[in-house]
Formats: sequence, structure tokens, C-alpha cells
Amino acid sequence: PPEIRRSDYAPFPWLVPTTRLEFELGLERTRVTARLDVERNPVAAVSPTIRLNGDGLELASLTCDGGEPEGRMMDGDDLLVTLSGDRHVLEIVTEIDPSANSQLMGLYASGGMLCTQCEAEGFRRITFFPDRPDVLSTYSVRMSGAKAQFPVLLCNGNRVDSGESADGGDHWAEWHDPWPKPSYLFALVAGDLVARSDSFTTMGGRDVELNVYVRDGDLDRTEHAMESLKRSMKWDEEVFGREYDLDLFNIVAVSDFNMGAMENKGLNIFNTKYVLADTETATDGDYDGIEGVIGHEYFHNWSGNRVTCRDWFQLSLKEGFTVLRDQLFSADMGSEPVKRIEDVRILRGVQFPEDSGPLAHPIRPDSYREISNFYTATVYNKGAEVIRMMRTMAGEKAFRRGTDLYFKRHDGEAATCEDFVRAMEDGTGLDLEQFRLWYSQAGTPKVAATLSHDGDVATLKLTQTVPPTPGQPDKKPMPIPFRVALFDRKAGTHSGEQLLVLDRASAEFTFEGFAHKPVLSINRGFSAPVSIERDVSREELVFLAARDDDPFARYEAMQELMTGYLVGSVSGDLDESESEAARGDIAEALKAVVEDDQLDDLMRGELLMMPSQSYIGEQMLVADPGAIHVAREALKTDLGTRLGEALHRLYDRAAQVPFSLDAEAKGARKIKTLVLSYAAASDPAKAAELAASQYDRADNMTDRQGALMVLAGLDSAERTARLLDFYNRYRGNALVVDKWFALQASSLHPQVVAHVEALRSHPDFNLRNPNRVRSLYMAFAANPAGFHAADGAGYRMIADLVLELDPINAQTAARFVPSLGRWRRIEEKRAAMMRDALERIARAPKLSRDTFEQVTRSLG
Ligand code: B3K
Ligand code: ZN
Repeated sequence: PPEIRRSDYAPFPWLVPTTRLEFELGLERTRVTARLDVERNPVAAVSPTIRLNGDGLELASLTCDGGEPEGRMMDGDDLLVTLSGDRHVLEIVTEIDPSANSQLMGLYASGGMLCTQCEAEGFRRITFFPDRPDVLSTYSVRMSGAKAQFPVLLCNGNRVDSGESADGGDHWAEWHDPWPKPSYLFALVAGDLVARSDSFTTMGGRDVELNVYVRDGDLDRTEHAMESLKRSMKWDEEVFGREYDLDLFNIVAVSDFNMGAMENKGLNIFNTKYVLADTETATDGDYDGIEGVIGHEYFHNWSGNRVTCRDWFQLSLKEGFTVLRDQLFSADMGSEPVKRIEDVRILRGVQFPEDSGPLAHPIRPDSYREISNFYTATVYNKGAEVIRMMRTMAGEKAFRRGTDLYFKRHDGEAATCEDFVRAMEDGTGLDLEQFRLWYSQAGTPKVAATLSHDGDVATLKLTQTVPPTPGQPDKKPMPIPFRVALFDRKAGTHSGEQLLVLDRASAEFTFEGFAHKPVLSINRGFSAPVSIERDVSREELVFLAARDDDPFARYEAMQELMTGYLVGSVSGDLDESESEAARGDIAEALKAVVEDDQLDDLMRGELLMMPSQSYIGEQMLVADPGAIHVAREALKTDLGTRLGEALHRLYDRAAQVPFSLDAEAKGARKIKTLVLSYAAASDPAKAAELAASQYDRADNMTDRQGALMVLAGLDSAERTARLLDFYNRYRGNALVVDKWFALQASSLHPQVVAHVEALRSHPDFNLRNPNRVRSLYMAFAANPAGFHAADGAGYRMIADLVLELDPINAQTAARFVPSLGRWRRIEEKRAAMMRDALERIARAPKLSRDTFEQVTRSLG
């Protein structure tokens, strides 16, 4: 497959002002008639042909201006038509079989209904079309089909007409979307659905009808989604001044979906996982996830749809910005510090490893073979961090001037990241010349920070290095904004936070008026997505963990205390007395957190959480997953033992809090399961008993799943009985059965590999349903104890899965490759087996473009 380059961009020679589509719907046979008005694009090079992209399509008929076109030919899957005039009407008929579409791109069948997924390049699986985001067109759609099978017919925009056939067997609907859009935002749904309906009045007084469509029987699990939608609409008006622009907003939940959801204009299509919730079946995390994704897709109406992307290299223009918008929304709806910590955990747990591995790429990539492979944590989450840094440097007010200008300037256009940065410069007054490096350079900057003290002057020396990444051996220094405070260690306070921007390889900053050496609090709020090596004593970390008034910095001090110890202990750098002293300090710091009555439980839970195995591995050049696992579990055992009583008191207190969805009750639930997991390491028998009782008494899914998660890792009688009970209780509810698979695949149980192998043959396992595949295998690939099993069985299992899944669903298959691609950072025995697994995939005779690209880059 060819490599597509950002530098090769050229405007499309043709405009398509209007598109009329007619769908004669059937699960096994759908006939699509497309009528395109095309005219020459005055700002593009003149071309004698028009390229209409296709992907596996059969052309049934083609006319140009009602007759035979002057010329036509196939170029691979694309159709080239000769056009000699300035304006033409093309009519294209294709026939497709949605039931055979297991890739879930284009028009496909899911549980008896029809739906679409067109981003990034799915529309070309429906009809021949210039399937690129810079071709904007106004769509009118007529859809018809059997009334009994497809009682509900939905499309983008507004429904303008409908009716039925003389015998009443078929019916039809006509839809018109007044907003010009690229083909990737097209959507259609036909099926037997019911809706929760509501309305929202916008700030300009427009009454918008809102519907959340689900399968019959799921209606009473849609309240939270609807409430989240209304909150999103209100928030975007208040915080970004963005108003909704149609009279109708529909959300449809489908159970077969490649990712979370899709922002199609006026017709968002969602994975059921991000719509359905009630307290019996959804955890607190599920509730938060729904609110965040509903917000994200809604916010795309402006950042994505009204202003879209010129080409797919600009993906972060809409995704990075929209992730930032959904993060700010969720922070406003709940606990801001806890949301920030969660977002940083995702960034460091997923994006940092990506940025330091073979798949590293800038947030605005320079080339790709398959664009689906670039819907990454780098484009999304690092992209959000980059925009967040501009907001930090500009301040909230000026940032809003920048976003207002961006929307005003580019409304109705297909824009670039450069357009965004320029609007930010013009709106805020910032000079972002050097800052643009954040768009072009990959790799996580490392910053060394040392604080010295002389007389009454403290000097902070900062030195940055941006590591080499594939294709980018040499890097330039980037501007890195640090929120910093210097604490007086006696008073325990500081005299104000400052923003320092490190924009050279190395710089010194001085601070006067310190009789004693202060304690440095740096990268407060995680103001820059970098990793910091600071010269800090354990005593200072204990101080910050207890006293820092920035919640993130406090969390960070706690993490650093534990990470420092674990890295030292795995590398054999600590002797017994140093180890003992470190563990003692960690335990004291945790105890202070347990007993600090100023803390709410949601935040307390963050401070008590151990760093993840992958985060610890990331701190080492070459990691031994087995050794890290052992060290981490040993620390958990030690802490659980030392803090036993304090933790159990905390548990008993939390257990008194009755169920509700408010922050206090959510915090109590978080604490309970956290205490159980420490107990599982220090006193497994007691933990099993406590977890079993939490499970049995649970009146909500958070408590039940938390208890079962702990039990799943223990070899006890309680385990088997509760796992069986859970399955029997919820069989038939796909989203909960997904949890049942995931709990077992992510467990600490020594037999986890065998468990996953057995679950593969379970009658409820289904390779065609991405949620089910992810629930078993993504959970497993993220479970270091299983995936990194010393004999390589975990690697072989993932390679087998990729090979089997690739012909069925390439996008989902390719998402499993990066876990094996980490081999260079893993000790040599395992690394060799990981490479073997990758090579075995690479040797397969017919790989998808998706998997081929990921495997080649991972081996390269
Ligand atoms: N824009 C879609 C992602 C589409 C992924 C296609 N492989 C969802 C989102 O980010 O909101
Ligand atoms: Zn998005």
C-alpha cells in the first residue's frame, strides 16, 4: 500500500455543491442511487477527469448528464470519469450487501438494523464519491424500505417528507441537511427502535427536539445520556459561546461499533456502551464515560462539523480540540482535580509509551498508509494537551477570544492546524512561532530540574531534551510552560504560583527572598505533557504529598515516592536499610492521606492509588515486566500490612455511606474497592471474605464489580461462586457480560492465560462484536501478569487473535499490534518472543492495510 504524504496535498479539481442519495434498503441488498452536481473548482488545477473513490464497490450503472460519459476507467477501487465541461450531473448506482459487512465501515447490519460509519473513509464503501474531508456538499436523502423491518428511518439534518407505499408494506422518508458537510459526516439508520425524547431551547431561542434511540427494552437506561446531552448543550453555550444549529438532534445506540461514538451531523451514532446506564448495570466510571463521550460528540458539532479538516493529517485539529473541550466539560460537571489526574493517567499510561515506541508520530502526522491507524492517543490526548498549553499561556479569557476568532474565521471551511494556531495568535496576542514545534515534533520531552540555594536566592535550572523518534533523529527545543511554586518548608506555604516558559535547551530562573532552601513544586496541574526528572529528596516528596495546595502536584509527589522506590528496588539500587526506610516513608505518607479529613474521598482515592505497572516500566530503559510485577505486588502487601487498621477503619466509614450518584457516595465506593485491593495483597483470606460480602450486599454495579474484580484475582472458593452468580444474574445483558469477560482477563490470578483461552470458547464469545473482542483481549493485553507471561503464551495468543480477526475487522485487529510493538523496551527473552509474534503476523499471506502498516512499523 502506498504512503500518503501531508506535503502532497492539492485541492480537489471539482466541487460537489449538492448530493442527492436514494437508498432502497435491505439487510442483504441495498441499492444506492447517487446524483452529484459537480463543477470545476476555480482554485484548483484543471483536470480532465474526476476521481470518485470506491472500496470494494460494484458499479451497477453510471450516467453523465443523462447519457454515457465521455470516458471512464477503474484505477484500483476508484472510478475515474472523463468530464470536459465546467458543470455536469453524474448519476451512479451501486448495490451493496450490508449483512456481509463485518468491517463495520460504510453501511452495515447490526442486530437486524442498518446503520453507517463513514469516518474516515467508509463512505466509499456505499457509493463512488470524492471521499475526502475538503469536499463539502449539501445532502438530500430519500430512504425507503419494509415498514415492519425498519419502522424508524433516520438521516442527517431535518426530515422533510415521508409516506408509504399503496399496500402499506414499504415506507419512505426524505431528509435534508442544510449544512454542507464532507462525506465522512454522512449517516443513516433504519431499524426497529424506540426513543426517549426531550427538548432544549438554545440561547438564541431555537427549540431543538432531542431523541435517544435504542432497542425496545433499553429505554429506561437512557436517562443519563439525555441529561448529559442537555448539560453539554448548555455548557457549550456558556463556556465557548457555541449554539446548536438544527431543529433536531438524534443519538442512536448500536451494539456493533468499532469505537466509542461518531459525530455525524444531527445524527450521532453511539456504541451502546456510551449510552445505556442504570445503577444496577453501570459503574460510576461508566456514568462518567457516557457524560464525557456524549459531550465530546456534541462538541464536535462546532469543532469538527461547522469547521472541519482539510485533510486527515489535520485530524488533531478537531480531535485534540474536542478532547480538551470534553475534559473541561467533565471537570466542570464533577471534580476538577480528579478529572485532571484521570486525564494525565491516560496520557502517561497510553500516549507516553506510544511516543517512546516505534509508532511514535507528531500530533499532526506527516504520512500514513491507513488513516484508521492514526486515531491515536497522540492525536487525541497529546493533541488536547498542546491546546491546553496555549490556554495556560494565554489565560482563559484570551483563549476564548482565540477560539471565537477561529470559529468565526473558518465557519463552513475545511481548515488546518496552522489555521487554528494563527487564530490563537491573533486572538490572544501570543507569539506561537516556536510553539508550532509541538505540531511537528514527536516524542515526549524530558526535563531535568534542579534547585540550588545561595544566600537568599534560589535558582531553578531546567534542561530539556526531546528524544529521537522514527524519522526524526534531531529535535529542536520546544517552549514548555511550567506552573511552579516554591514552598517555605517551615511555614508549609508559598507566596504565589508563577508561570515559567522554558524555551531553550537549558535556562536558569532565580527567586529572591528565601532564607532557607525552598521545596520545589513544578508542573503543577500537569501544565506541560513532559516527563520531569527532578533532584528531590524523599523527605521533600513526603512534604509535598502532605502539603502541596495543587492537587495534581500532591498526587504527583505521592506517585513519585512509590515509583522511585519501585524503580530502585527492581534495578537493585537499594540496600535493605534504604528499602526499609523508603517503604516506611511511603506508608507514613499514605497514612497521612487516609487520616486527612480535609480531603474528599474521590481525591483520597487518587492519592492512595499505586502507579501502574506500565508507568513504572516506562521509567526504565528496558523493563522486566515479571520483576516489576513482583516488586509492585510486594509493596502493596507491605503497605496493606502496615496500614491494615487505618484502611479497615476507612472501609467501615465508607461502607456507611448510602448509595447515591453524588460525589460523596462515589468517593466512598472508590475507597472501598481500593482498600479491598490492598487487603487482597496483605491478607487474602480476609479480603476474600470482605469482597464476597460487598458483592452479596451490593445495591449497585460499582460495588459489585469492584468486589468481583478483587475476587477474580484470588484463588478462593468465593471467586468461583461469585463469578458464576454474576454471569447468571446478567446473562443477556451484553454490556454486563462484557464486564464479566474483562474482569477475568484483567485479573491477577496466576492462571489468567488459561482462563482467557477457555473464555475464547465460551458460547457468548463473538469475534464479530468489537465490544466482546475488546472485553476479553484488550483487557488481557493490558494485564501485565497475563500478557507478559514468562513463557510467551500471552504474546502468541494476541498474535493468533490478530491473524484471525484481521480478515473480519481490520481496524479492530490492528489495534492489538502496538502492545507487541513495545518489544524494544522489554528484557531480551520476552523481547525475542514478542518479535517472533510480530514476524508471524507479518508473514501472513493477505494482511489488511491496517495491520500491515502497524506490524511493519513495529518491526522496523
Ligand atoms: N470522530 C470519531 C472517530 C472515528 C474513528 C474512525 N476510525 C469519533 C470521535 O472522535 O468523536
Ligand atoms: Zn472526536
